[in-house]
Amino acid sequence: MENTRSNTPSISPAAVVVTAVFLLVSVIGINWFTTFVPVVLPDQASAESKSVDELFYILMIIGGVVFFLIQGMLLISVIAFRARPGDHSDGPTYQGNPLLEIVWTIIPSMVIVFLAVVSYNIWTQNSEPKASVNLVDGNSIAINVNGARYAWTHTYVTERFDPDGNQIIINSGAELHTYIGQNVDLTLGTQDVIHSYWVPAMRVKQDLLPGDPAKGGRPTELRFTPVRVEGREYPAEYPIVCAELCGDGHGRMRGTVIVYEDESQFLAEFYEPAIHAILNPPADPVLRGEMEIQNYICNSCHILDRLDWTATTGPSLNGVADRAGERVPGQSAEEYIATSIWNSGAFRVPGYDQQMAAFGPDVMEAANVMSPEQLYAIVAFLCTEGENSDCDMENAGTAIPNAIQTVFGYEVDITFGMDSDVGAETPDAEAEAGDDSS
Ligand code: HEC
Ligand SMILES: [Cu+2]
Repeated sequence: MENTRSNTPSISPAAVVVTAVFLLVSVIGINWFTTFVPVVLPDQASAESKSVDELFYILMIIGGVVFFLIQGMLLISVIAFRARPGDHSDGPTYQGNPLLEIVWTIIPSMVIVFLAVVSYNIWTQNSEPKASVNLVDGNSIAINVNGARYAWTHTYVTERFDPDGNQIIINSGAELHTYIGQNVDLTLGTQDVIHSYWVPAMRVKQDLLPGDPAKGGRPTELRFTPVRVEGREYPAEYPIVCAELCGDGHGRMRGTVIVYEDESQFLAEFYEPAIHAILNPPADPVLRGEMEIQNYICNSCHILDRLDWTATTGPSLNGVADRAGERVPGQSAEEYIATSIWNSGAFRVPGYDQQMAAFGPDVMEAANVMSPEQLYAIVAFLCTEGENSDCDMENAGTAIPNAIQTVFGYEVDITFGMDSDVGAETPDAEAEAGDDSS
């Protein structure tokens, strides 16, 4: 019997030719295939998106060629080297071919090093800190993003002040407002579990880990610069998605990036009206409450038909005032609603868990801070939610502040919005006091 143990597989010229032809076909085929990719990718809406897509093409081409080459050679081998009729032998045994092994180790190593270098370059280039970020009116302001089950909240720390000298913070809820050319630099955090802030059109995605940055936790930043997309009308809207499974409402954890044409459109359609609304709250607490409640993430857990809320993590708030008086013996409807918001753990609605986020004057997350005045307005609004409200609607102006005082010991200043000359005592001479009182 012939000894085949020391055989080295010979590489015939024919095999080399077949491989080369196959490689060529794979390269051409994959290149053609990638021409369909733009159809499935969203707009390239940021300056960073082009390089990310280029990297994606490179990975597609290399991955595709490897895939077709290996699967193709496998198919050819299965057919060409199949057992012929009557052949019941084991076939020849081959042991090692140093040249072949060196080649198939060196080529993939080079490919991997190449990909690592290209990816690293694109990553550092896209995440590099920029000089003037979040420019609004000549100032670099802070834009914060808070992730919570199951909503995103964006807050703008403006350079404007209210009559009491407090810095005005705009809360734009699930919307990030920006404009073409603004170097966006977000500071992100999560108040509960891991979430991931993903804006597909901007080609950015960032995981958020729990932990207070002030206590050594992980501060997270995300940077991108919106660019003009041909054929788009401005303001343009792009979705924000949570890309980390975070609970039963994960699928609802969405938001919108709104890109304005330029800074003046941004100021006129978003920034100035938002500041104006904060400086001139409606005098009617119910109207103010309707405005305030939409600045918080209540919509991410509750149903409320009046405001088109559809989430079901918490009980429906439709007609909540009709039930509020009977929930806890000895507690008035006003006291119950106020307690449900600032101290939601005090009473568990049957059938629901303690999942409600903490709201109050000194909670850690800026997006959830709620002053006694804001609580007053929100309770006043929720008191109108029902056919036969249990609240004392005749005397809402005293009943609700009294309830807040009884339960939490805070005195509520109910004079908000009654000041007609808002801004008169604004400490910052540049603040737009004149415009707002007209
Ligand atoms: C993370 C989800 C979540 C968010 C966000 C949330 N809630 Fe709730 N809420 C719940 C759950 C769950 C309950 C019921 C369990 C309990 O009472 O502890 C509840 C109960 C309530 C109740 C009592 C309802 C009843 O039928 O007795 C009120 C009122 C309420 N929430 C108002 C609010 C307001 C106002 C906000 C925003 C400022 C808000 N919630 C934000 C989950 C949430
Ligand atoms: Cu999430």
